[in-house]
Amino acid sequence: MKWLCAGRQLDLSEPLIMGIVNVTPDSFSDGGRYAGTPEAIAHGLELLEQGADILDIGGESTRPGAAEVTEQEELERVIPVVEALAKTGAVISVDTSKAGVIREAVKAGAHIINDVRALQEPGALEAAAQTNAGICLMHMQGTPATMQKNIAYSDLLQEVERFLLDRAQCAQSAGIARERICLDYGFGFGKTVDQNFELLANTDYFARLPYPILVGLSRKSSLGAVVGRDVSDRLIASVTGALIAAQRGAGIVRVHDVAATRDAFKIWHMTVSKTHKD
Ligand code: 7PJ
Repeated sequence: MKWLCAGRQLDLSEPLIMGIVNVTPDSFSDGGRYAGTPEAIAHGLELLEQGADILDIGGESTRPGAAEVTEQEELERVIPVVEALAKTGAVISVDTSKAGVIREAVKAGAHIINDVRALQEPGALEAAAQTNAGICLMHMQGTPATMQKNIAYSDLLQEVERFLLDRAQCAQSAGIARERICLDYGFGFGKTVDQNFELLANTDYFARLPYPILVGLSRKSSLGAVVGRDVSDRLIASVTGALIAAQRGAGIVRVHDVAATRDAFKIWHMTVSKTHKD
C-alpha cells in the first residue's frame, strides 16, 4: 500500500512511525513542555533523529474539555514550526480542522493534513481539495468537549466504518484522489475503554479497506485505565499498543515515544525476516 502526500509516495509495506510535535500550552501528555516555537522545532528534530518517518505538528489540543483555539492563534503556533521542519526534508503532517490552517500549512510545506474532525468544519473539505496533500480522516463521536458523554453505538465497528467510508466518499467527490486518503478509527475519541480496545483488536477489519489505516493511542487514558498508570508512565503500554496496531494492519502509528516504538518495530521486523516460510 502507498499513500500519496503532496508529491511523495509513502511506502507503507513496513508501518511508518509518525512522531507527535505539540505546539499547545495545554496538551495533556507533555504538559506544554513544547509550547514555544523553538522548543517545538527542537523536539521535531529530536524525533527525526529517533527514527520518525513523519512529524505530526498540532496547535490545537483535542483532549476532552480543552479550550478552543482561534484560527489566528493556531496559525501562529503551527506555521513557523512547519516551515522550519519542512526544510529538513522530513514528511510533515499538520493536525488541524480549520480551512485557513489547512491552506497555510500546505503553503508552508506540509505534506499531510491530519483532521480529527474528518474535514467536517466549514470550508475544510474545499481547502483540502485545493491542495495535493495526503489527508487523514478520523472518526470521532461528538466533539472534543462532549465526546466522552452519552457514548452510544449499536454496532461499533460497522458504525465507525460507515462514517469513515462516507467521509472518504465526500472527500473524493470534492476532488481528493483515493490515493491521498488515509483513515483512522479514532482511538479515544468518543469511545469507552472497552470500545477502544475492540477497535484496536479489530484493526485488521479496517485494514482490509482500500485505504491506509493510521492509529493513534500513545499515552491515552484507555491505556492508563488498563495498566493503572498516569500519563507520564504509559511508555510500555503505548509501545505495546502501537506494536499490536501495526501487527494488525495499521500503516502508520502516531506516537510520542518514537525511539522506543522504533526499537519495538526493529525487533518485530528482525523476527519476521527469520520466520520460516513453510
Ligand atoms: C489522534 C490524532 C489520533 C489522529 C490526536 C492525543 C490526542 N490524530 N490527534 N489520530 N489523537 N489521526 O494525542 O492524545 O488518534 S490528539
